[in-house]
Formats: sequence, C-alpha cells, structure tokens
Amino acid sequence: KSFFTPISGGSPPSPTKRPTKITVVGVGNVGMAIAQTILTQDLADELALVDAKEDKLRGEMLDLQHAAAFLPRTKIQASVDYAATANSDLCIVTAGARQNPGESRLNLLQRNVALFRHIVPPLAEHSPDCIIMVVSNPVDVLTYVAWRLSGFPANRVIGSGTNLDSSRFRFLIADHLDVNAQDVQAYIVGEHGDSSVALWSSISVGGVPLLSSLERQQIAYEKETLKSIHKEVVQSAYEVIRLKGYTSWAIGYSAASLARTLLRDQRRIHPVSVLAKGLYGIDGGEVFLSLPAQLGRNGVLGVTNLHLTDEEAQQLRTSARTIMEVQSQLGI
Ligand code: 6V0
Repeated sequence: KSFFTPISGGSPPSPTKRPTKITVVGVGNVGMAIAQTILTQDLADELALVDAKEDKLRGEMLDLQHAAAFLPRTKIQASVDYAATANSDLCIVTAGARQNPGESRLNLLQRNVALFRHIVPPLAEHSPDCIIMVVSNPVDVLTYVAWRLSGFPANRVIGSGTNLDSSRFRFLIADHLDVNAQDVQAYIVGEHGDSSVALWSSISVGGVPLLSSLERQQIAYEKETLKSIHKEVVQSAYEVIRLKGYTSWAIGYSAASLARTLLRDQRRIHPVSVLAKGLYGIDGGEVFLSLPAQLGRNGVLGVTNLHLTDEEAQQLRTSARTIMEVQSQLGI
C-alpha cells in the first residue's frame, strides 16, 4: 500500500542514474566534518559511515539523520560491517590514531598502518571501481599503503595531501596582501608536513605573478618574510591542535572540494598526494607526495608540468626522500 494515491500516467519514472555514493571511514572529528560538509554541499545521494566504535557510529548517524528536514535528501547508513560501503564511488579514509599535541605525523605511522590492513582490503573488495581518498596521517605514506593494499591503479588512489596546506598558504598570502584568497593561486607541494615545499616562483594574484611584480615595482621583500609565511603554514596544524585538540573544519572543506571535483568530473587542479615516481626527477622508489594534479571522475587525470626553480626542485626531491626513508621501514 502506497502513501500516495496513484494517478493515471503519474507513476514515477524508473531511475536511470545510479546514485552517487560516498563512504567515510572513521567518524572522529575529521570524518564527521567531512561527512557534514558533503551533506550540506549535496555531493552524494548515499553516505555510508564506518567506524570501529559501534555506539559512537550509531550516535553520529542518528544525529545527522535528524537534520534531514534541513538538508538535501541523502540516504545515510552506518555500520561496522564493510558490506554497508558496497558500490561506493568514493571512499574517504580518516580512521586513525589521533595526533597528540606536539607529536610529529610520522610517529603516528606504525599505529595507522596496522589499522589500514583492516580497512583498505574490505573497501576495495566491496567497491572495486571506487576512488580511495586517504586523509589519515601521515597522509603521504598511508596513501602509498592504501595503494599497495587495494591493488588499485595509481589514478584511483589519492591522498588529501597539501590541498589543505595550500589553502592555509593562500589564506596567509591573501591576509598579508589584503586580497581575497580565491584570487591567490599558490601551491604547497611535497609532503603534507614538515618537509613541504612552498612554490614561491609560481604564485600569482589575480593573474599577476607575485615575485616578479614585487621586483618590477622595486618593493623590497624579505626572503625571511616569505619563509616565515611558509613556516606558519607548517605550524598551522600543530597550533590548532594545541589550541582546540584537533583540526576539523578546514580539512572538512578541503576533502569535500576534492570529492566535488572527482565525482562531478570538474577537472580542476588540486595539489594532492599522487604516485610521483619519475616526475620532477623523483626516483629511487615508489612514493606518493603532493603535486598539482588534474582530477576528474577517473581520479587523477594528469600532473601539471610546473616550472620549478632549482631550489624548489631540490626541496621537492628532499621531501620525497624524507617520505621514502619512512616508507622503507614499513616492510610493505
Ligand atoms: P579521531 O577523532 O580520534 O577519530 C578517529 C576515528 O577513527 C575514531 O572514531 C576511531 O574510532 C576510528 N577508528 C580507529 N580505528 C578504526 C578502525 N580500525 N576502523 C574504523 N575506524 C577506526 O581523530 P581525528 O578525526 O581528529 O583525525 C583522524 C585522522 O585524520 C588522524 O590520522 C589525523 O592525523 C588525520 N588528519 C589529517 C589531515 C590532513 O590534512 N590529511 C588533517 C587533519 C587530521
């Protein structure tokens, strides 16, 4: 018996479009910030949440479902069983041990690799065609781990990487120049973390290259000032964690912006963690680190051929070596 009285010719058309489904693994601060941004931005028809803590998981699911009257219609499921994630288009992994105040991201690694062995294989099994996006830290190494454990081609495994660092960078430059951050094109590449590389040579504001414009106008700028802005970016996460215990809102928006580009085939360029072997002189092993990559429905479509100064290229290779050194201790 239907709630509606059928009228002649008024039966609903059978759906032609497969629903878009996103899975978020880990319903901590970061997973929930991502989930709620996905909901408010109407990025999925179905949202599956997975966590190891059953009560917390159900509580978060109910809390989101209770907002249904205020949100675009999205079917929300939650389960400790990965069967709930079946046929996802995008799986976002945020599960992990929490970064403690002052703890380096690299210290988290061994704890998180063990978790990934329980998370990635079932995700890949239930959604063999999905794109996996890793957010858990240290994100570059864990993206490599997810790639290996999933058996997926490299174009379908990305790490949220320096998409967030670049947003922090753009905010700080915009603040410094008193312009809108959306008019600032600026990239942080390399490791999401201490060895990240600020690409000063390619910054532009409203299409005007920043450094050459300052030089032309003979405006004195101190290399130290630029360095201190990058330092502030690197310190940002530590500072937020020191002050509020974790970071959530900015990574929520960052991951949602990546989800939008991927699932809506926007072909935008985002600095995200991709397999960088053989690019920019990075050799010596398979390493994931952030480079400006064009993203779309098939995942990573390509990596931008940036013009790097010798110093930037050198810093990028140092960043790759930092990640590879850690990776070599994993035995994976
Ligand atoms: P949190 O609030 O402790 O949440 C982690 C969640 O993971 C908890 O709900 C756990 O129950 C869950 N979990 C643990 N083990 C498993 C498992 N085996 N299966 C499923 N779920 C599990 O941490 P928070 O949400 O603050 O951070 C999550 C991760 O994101 C950490 O590794 C952070 O370092 C990382 N971040 C990465 C950022 C980036 O830019 N890449 C930014 C912020 C945080």
